[in-house]
Amino acid sequence: MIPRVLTVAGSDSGGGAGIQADLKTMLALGVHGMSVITAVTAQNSLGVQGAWELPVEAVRAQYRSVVDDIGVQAVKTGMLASAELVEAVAELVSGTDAPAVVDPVGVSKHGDPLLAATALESVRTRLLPVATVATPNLDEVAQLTGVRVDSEDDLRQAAAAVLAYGPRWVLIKGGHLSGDALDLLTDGSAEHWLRAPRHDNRHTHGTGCTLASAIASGLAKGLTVPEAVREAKEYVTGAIAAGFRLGAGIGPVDHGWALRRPHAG
Ligand code: PXL
Repeated sequence: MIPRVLTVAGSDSGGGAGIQADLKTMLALGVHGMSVITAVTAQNSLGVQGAWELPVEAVRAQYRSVVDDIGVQAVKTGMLASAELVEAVAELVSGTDAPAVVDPVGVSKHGDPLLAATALESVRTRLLPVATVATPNLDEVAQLTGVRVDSEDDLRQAAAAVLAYGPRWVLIKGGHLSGDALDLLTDGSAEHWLRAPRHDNRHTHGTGCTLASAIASGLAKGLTVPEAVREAKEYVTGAIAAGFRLGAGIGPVDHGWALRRPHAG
């Protein structure tokens, strides 16, 4: 049977990030994508114009419907909006026998808040401990741990600070530094440095969601964490290179790029 992957995240009406990015990524990578919607954003290339959370019982019901009948080989979490939703999702994930990729989404590309400040402690103490892989960017590292990364030399310290909350692996995304896009994947003993050239392309909406979903897709196929992260980074780098203009602001990465490769399967 086709590997099944569940995203628990917010909807981006513009189709570049959130649930929409997750499902497109899963299609491109050959897994069956399913969704639990936690919040709905009114959003376009210019930013987030509005956001509405779903009731906790609606999130729980979606999750149970999917997991209890269809089953999942990996779960990805994204925008969770509130402490109440973070705690409910952490509990659901901890009761599911599948690897979990936690993207601790804090703010959108435009700086719009997607997580209440009052939810940070729940992310630290409830959600990170159930993660197989956590994928914070540098802003999220600072928000969650207080560690500020100014150069590649600080990535190790950032990783240690996140690992202290209990995820099995952490992928620190150094893409907001200048120079190459350098990420550090570590479980506290093994260290994998992933470097990709920086593409001169401002149309990068959805990169974080896409990367986390690609990792979950790889894990669902049975790849190890380092293999899944390496393949996911390749996929997102291609998607960034092919990112395109849409609306008047920041356009999305191109989830379909790999489908157009001559050898796409
Ligand atoms: O990339 C973070 C993110 C997650 N979830 C939703 C988003 C965004 C960024 O815009 O809109 C719904």
